[in-house]
Amino acid sequence: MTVKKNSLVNFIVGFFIAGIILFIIFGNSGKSNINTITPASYSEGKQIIDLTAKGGFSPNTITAKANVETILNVITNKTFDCSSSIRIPKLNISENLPLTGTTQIALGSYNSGEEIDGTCLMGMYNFKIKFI
Ligand SMILES: [Cu+2]
Repeated sequence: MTVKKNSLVNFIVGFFIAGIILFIIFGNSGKSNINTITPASYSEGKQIIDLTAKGGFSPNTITAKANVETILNVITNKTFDCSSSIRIPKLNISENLPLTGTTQIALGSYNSGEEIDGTCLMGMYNFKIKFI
């Protein structure tokens, strides 16, 4: 009886370990284009951040340089969902984007550690820019 109990415990422990390993390997694979951290590009002393708006904002976490004038390019391409609207509360920005096109938003310059949060107008999709 004791032997049977031990093998059942071993089976359950093994099952959970296998599950955890599978989760580590495959758990985040479907979200790869949502949670990527992408540095901004730089041109003429300004940094330019490309943000794709379609089915949400991608990449949704962006690392940018502090103390540099920053331009946000919001790119829509047949964006018929709610991410065709953008809201950046910190800058009092709230606007509808064209269904297809690039909308430039001048964000200004920020100190290291500051963050800018944005959402769609209804607040269901979000993105974050971290200045370092
Ligand atoms: Cu929305």
